Amino acid sequence: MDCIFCKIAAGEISADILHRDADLVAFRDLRPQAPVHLLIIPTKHIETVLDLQPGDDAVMGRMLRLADDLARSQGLEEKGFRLVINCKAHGGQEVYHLHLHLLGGRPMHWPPG
Ligand code: DGP
Repeated sequence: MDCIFCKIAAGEISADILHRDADLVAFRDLRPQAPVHLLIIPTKHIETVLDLQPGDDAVMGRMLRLADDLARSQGLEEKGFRLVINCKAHGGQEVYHLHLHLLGGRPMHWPPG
């Protein structure tokens, strides 16, 4: 399958990986939009949120728990952070392998405060 995130999950393409287990991989975004910009993906190829099945509930829950762990390890727990999942064209989805953006290290809203 010609999917860049499947290739990262399989170790065929390099990435700055912060976490890897049988179900999930987390790595730094190639084009960071914040001082901390991580992507958390399931190793299973799921194209979009619209393609989730009931059997994916556990892995989606684990994605949120991993986001929590990574946010803390990146020092984001005091000031907070943003979690985003883009879906299809109007959502701004570029890579069609489900991924959770973890953004932090600067105010994510405007005006900051
Ligand atoms: P989205 O627009 O939600 O589909 O976000 C896709 C993100 O993936 C985007 O912020 C850039 C990032 N990205 C695309 N290709 C690569 C890659 O090869 N490596 C890494 N680390 N990130 C990538």
